[in-house]
Amino acid sequence: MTTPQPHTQQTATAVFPDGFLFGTATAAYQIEGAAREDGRGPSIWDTFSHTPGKVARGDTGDIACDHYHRLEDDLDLMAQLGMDSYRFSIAWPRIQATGRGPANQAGLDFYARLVDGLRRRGIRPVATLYHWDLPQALQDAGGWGARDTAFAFADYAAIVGEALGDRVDVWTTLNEPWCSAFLGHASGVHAPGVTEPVTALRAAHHLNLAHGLALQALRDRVRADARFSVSLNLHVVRPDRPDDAGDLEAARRIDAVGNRVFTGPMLAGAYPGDLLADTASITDWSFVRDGDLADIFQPLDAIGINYYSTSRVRRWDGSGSNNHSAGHNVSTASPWPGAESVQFLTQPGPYTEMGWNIDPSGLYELLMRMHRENPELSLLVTENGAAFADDVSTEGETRRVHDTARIDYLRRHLAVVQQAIADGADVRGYYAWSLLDNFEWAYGYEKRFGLVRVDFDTLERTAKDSALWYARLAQTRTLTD
Ligand code: IFM
Repeated sequence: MTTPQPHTQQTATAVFPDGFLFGTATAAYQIEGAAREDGRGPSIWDTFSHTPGKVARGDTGDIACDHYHRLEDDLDLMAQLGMDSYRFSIAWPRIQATGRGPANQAGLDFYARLVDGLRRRGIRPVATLYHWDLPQALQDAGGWGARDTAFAFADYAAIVGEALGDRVDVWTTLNEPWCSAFLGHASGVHAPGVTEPVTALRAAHHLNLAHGLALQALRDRVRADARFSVSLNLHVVRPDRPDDAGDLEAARRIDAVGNRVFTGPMLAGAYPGDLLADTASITDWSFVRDGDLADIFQPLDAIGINYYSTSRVRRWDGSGSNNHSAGHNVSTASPWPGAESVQFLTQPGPYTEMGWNIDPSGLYELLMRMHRENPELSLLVTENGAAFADDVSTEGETRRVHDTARIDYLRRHLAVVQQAIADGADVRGYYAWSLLDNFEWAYGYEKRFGLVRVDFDTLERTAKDSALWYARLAQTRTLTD
């Protein structure tokens, strides 16, 4: 595997192309709260977060940022920041409490208010259908391990497409299916907390199938000029010793089960042969039925890339720790079926508060790789950002958060986006993760990714310096040193 690097010097100023979208991103369970209101049913994350020991300090998304009740204020905030676009997710259990059956009108009305409120403010909506909140009733029937869940997802997509299809610009089917499949079903650090490698691989296939069936369901129901995408947290995995066959093989295995398990069927219509071979002792993949790959391999307009950090691997000789969690919480079970012989090494810093290394060259590498492999598709950076321990200061009557480290992170990553565009990649937008500090899954409210601070006692919002910096960038479209 080669590691392309941005090859030209950064200039002191870089102007983004006309039409490039500056946005922010969030996800329903992380911000909405109102977990038991207006007909919303429980999701696997309600169950998981209410299970003692699963989430730091026992935090849950019951209230989160209370976005459900503060919608208009949050929309005004985005407008004040001059955002071009907003990426949000729709909570399946708000639309169908049990994941099946007729739509819950109150749930649809909430997202209609959100989308209409965005459009009124000139902010383009990007809707993600699934950001990890599977209705618990579907989990009770087998969850993503069960084939039926993919068909239920297509029915849900049809309902949402009918209701909002006339006013959403970009549809994203799934957010980070790797996390759903492998953190949810192999390492078990995410809901539903299963630790069965075979179930994780089945789940990956059913998520792929859900993606393809949902695209088919949406396409007939939405505006002709709507665009379709999927957001993948593609892993940038580098061999520790680039000339060592064992390390190259380790990187290949992680690329297979971390990336190509999704890009293979979604973008090329097949599971990679090496992935099938790597996992042959776990499953024969007989859950892939005739016709599934054609159903999955549907036309897309854009690939959504979620990027935070890189990984470095070696062939593991069995001694010491293999540190397989690679930054995704501590678990004794590996999230990498078929890659048990791989050791993850500690990366050189600097690090964010998540312990993730900061390396913008990984984003450049991903953008250029996706462009090279799929030259006909445009690219969106659908997530990028950093958690830092923010200090709040009071200056006169005003509260301030001088989050210079976050500004530096954003600036450096946006610089490589600019570089990738200059080098030919068709990158159309960048969505900072996240608009608000929010429920960071198994870490609860401890890790703050927001451009806007949320005081989780009062739920008051304070734009951090990074929000003001990003607002200026969206206005001037010019990145300065
Ligand atoms: O908060 C998450 C988000 O839900 C999915 N992508 C990574 C973010 C930071 O961990």
